[in-house]
Amino acid sequence: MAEHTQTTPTSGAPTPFTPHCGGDRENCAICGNGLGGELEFSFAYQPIVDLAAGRIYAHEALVRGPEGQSAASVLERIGESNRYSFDQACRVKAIDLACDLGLPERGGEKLSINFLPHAVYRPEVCIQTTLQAARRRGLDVSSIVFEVTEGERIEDGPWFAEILREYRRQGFLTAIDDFGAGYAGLRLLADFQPDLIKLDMDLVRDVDTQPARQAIARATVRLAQELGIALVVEGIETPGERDFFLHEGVALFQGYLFSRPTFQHLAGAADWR
Ligand SMILES: [Ca+2]
Repeated sequence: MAEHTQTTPTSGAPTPFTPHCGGDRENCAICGNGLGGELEFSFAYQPIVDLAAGRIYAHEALVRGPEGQSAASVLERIGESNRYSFDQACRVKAIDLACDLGLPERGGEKLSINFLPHAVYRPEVCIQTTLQAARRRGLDVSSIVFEVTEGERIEDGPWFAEILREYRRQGFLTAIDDFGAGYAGLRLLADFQPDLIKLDMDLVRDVDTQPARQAIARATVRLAQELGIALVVEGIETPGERDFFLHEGVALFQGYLFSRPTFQHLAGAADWR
């Protein structure tokens, strides 16, 4: 297996790694063939609700152990050697399980998938297994959202933008996750305007009683409106937090107040109203 060098578009800082697919489109299916039984995992799903429309907007797939164990119990076993195949297997499994649970019959409710930007070698190649899985299950790509966490390093921004641009070109929806928690969020937003921004839960917590958080929240709501991006507030736990954002005109919410993640289950209307 050849050693490849990933070069981000503008940073010029090469990161050596060995992708399973070797960057070769034909061999890329290897990444979608799972992890040879070495790592079992499954998913819980947590709804993102549209309070303006009174319906579930999407279900975010959250990785869990095979019996519902924590995400950490799975992620601690992910390293340099299996990151690529794990990311690919995650996408396929999140789609397959959601479809087994009846997502395609849910009237347009979307599936939101977290992905590891550092597990993407060439965006147009690494997306193939996801495209194949969606086609195989009859799931329209426009009902799949890819969430990327803003980077820990500012130089990650251009590479993330490159990936998101390709995913949009393929017809998927894109989201910046945990917006406000890292360093690259505003820079990423300057380079690429996704379909969704998810405001980080630390900025949401106690927003109804904390003036500084209110100022940041209002500025983010205005920023999203001006850029034509839908804002999701995540981590909503109290009616006060919900009402603050409702008053600011936000429609999309996620958090324990509505529904916790449920293992191998898609929330229905009765689970959150
Ligand atoms: Ca997420």
